[in-house]
Amino acid sequence: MTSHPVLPEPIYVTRPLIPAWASIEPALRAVFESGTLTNMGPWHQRLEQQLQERLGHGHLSLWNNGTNALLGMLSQFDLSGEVVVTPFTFPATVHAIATLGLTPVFADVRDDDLTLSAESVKERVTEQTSAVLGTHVYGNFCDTVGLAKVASEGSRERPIRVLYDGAHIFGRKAPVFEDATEIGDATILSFHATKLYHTVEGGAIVTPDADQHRRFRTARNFGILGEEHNTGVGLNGKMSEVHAAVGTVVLDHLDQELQRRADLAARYTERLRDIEGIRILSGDGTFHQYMTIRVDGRIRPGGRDVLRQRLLDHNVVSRKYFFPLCSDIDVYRDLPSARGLDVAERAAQECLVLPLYGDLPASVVDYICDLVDDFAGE
Ligand code: T4K
Repeated sequence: MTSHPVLPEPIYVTRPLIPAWASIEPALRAVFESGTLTNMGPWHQRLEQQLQERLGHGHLSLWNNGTNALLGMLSQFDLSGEVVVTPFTFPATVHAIATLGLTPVFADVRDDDLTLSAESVKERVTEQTSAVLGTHVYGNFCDTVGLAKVASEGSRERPIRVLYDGAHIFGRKAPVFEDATEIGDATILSFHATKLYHTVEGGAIVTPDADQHRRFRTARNFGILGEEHNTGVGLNGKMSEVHAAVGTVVLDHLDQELQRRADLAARYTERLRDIEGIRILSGDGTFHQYMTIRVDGRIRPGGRDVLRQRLLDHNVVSRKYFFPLCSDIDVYRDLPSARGLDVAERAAQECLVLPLYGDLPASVVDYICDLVDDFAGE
């Protein structure tokens, strides 16, 4: 093992895009001087419009985080019974289903891109299924055509909705959606500080359906339509003016951040792509939320964890997204569908997300690649 000097400061898997204070300060000053701090004020409205312009397809409503957007999305489709969902996702996806009193039913993922397998979904659809919820993973869109087909064949009694957790996909060159099929019946986005584009905390729901869009907008404000008119179940999903103002400034820097990350991702790819037993899982190259590698457990049993510890020993903090699988979370592991998820189970043992963010020095990417290279050469 070659010895490398330990980095003086930890390098995290991500760092938020933080514009110069000189550009944030006037925006925040304007918010506080206006006296309107929340409830869909002018910053909120303007940001919603600007984000809409990057979409390509669909109608976007701005929410205060991705989790509330998930709850809002699921709550506005008259769902009942079971929702078929991927286990290879952040817990928020599955918790949203359970919070609404619906039953998550896990289906397996595809080996090549780790998104929900239409074939496995088909096996798990029953008369009780009211929706399928897939997560786009590491810049790979789900098999939106295959899932739509399975849903349309699924039940004669009622439509099965096709919904997506696209928490990570806004970190992509515009347009975010190349066609409306990619949205399904609706897709949520997250604008959390750890996302390439962020509003500190924030999220959105996108849908191709104008009526559904109106329902989401009403639901995020308690179901209120007018001062004396409340239409139905809703929650507080409103983004504050402070968050919208920060998000507006961050948006000005998004394309620059994307370019920096693209350059760093290319540098990683150049160094890592030919290493035996290591595969890069970073989507189609238009997406730079994460730099993920997969360490083949058949060639290097337990190798991912050895590499993660090696990086940690050198002050490089990589992450095992998504580990544990949602089907291994205590409250879900006894569900019958939590078993037999062989592809997802292996992926959860093999994936490792490496640091990637605009301010990451290229020399640190080289340093991380040296560590991976040494590990692979042992
Ligand atoms: N669906 C999916 C597929 C998701 O991935 C998520 C969230 C959601 C739904 C829910 O969306 P939100 O309700 O969050 O909008 C982080 C984020 O908190 C979470 O938003 C995100 N996914 C998930 C993948 O990552 P943790 O527990 O890994 O965060 P944490 O605090 O360990 O942060 C990771 C690293 O980022 C730290 O090591 C350092 C760095 N960091 C983090 C924060 C918060 C910073 O440098 N500055 C910061 O302010 O969950």
